[in-house]
Amino acid sequence: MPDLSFGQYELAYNMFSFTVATMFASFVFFILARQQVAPKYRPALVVSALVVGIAGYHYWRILGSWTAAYEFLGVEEGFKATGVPFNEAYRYVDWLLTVPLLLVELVAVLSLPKDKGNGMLTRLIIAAAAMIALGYPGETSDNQSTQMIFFVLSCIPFAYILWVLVGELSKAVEGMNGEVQNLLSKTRTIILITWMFYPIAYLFNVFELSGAMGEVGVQVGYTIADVTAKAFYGVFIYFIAKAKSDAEGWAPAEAGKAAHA
Ligand code: RET
Repeated sequence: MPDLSFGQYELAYNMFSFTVATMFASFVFFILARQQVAPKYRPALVVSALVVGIAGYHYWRILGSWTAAYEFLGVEEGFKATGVPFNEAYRYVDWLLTVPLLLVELVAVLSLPKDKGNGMLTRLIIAAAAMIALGYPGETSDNQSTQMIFFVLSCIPFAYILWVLVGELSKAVEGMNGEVQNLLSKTRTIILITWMFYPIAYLFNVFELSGAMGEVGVQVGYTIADVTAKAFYGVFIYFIAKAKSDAEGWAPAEAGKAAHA
């Protein structure tokens, strides 16, 4: 790990800390928000809660690993690497669990006919697992050509996922109500933009040649992407579930009671 200035270390530290708080707060939100949507959309919100719960735990460990990897010298002198390696595996294990769940969440909220939804989901999950597994050897290598080879390999399943999401999803939502279609197209934009962040952040490390800015850039980049792709995206899934519940004439129990009072 490269030595860091005080500001560089603190930037990554504070981003991790902010993310732990955001993930746990979102967990509570998704659990409570479940009651606001029709029962058939609740699994999507439970999956959102699982995603941010898993991520909250991993960010807590990432924060600990970051602290262990550096020793404070002074405000002027900054932070020196202790030699304890920063554990990059927390991130990859997190993705291995959460990326398939994010896809499950999307397909669950669509409530597609079973044969259509399951087939698409299986292909997406296999591609997501391949993308992450192929990224890890490159992420943990110090050799620039190894990093690039695994980057290119990982981009193949990545491109496939984007292609399925853009192409097949557009077909799948045809005929759904206008507001739902609008929310879904926003959700797809969130996926396309935030998922692009990951390969870009990876490239920081390859091209900044692992200096201090490269390391901090990767950590901050992945962290912003994770907050958006998990918590912010989950809120959109909630809006879709709510819009679909409303469109189907479903109302929460208390609202129903009030209406009859
Ligand atoms: C890697 C390696 C370099 C090439 C590519 C990558 C893509 C990673 C992506 C990760 C998405 C993670 C999400 C997590 C949220 O919970 C592995 C960095 C293409 C797209 C959405």
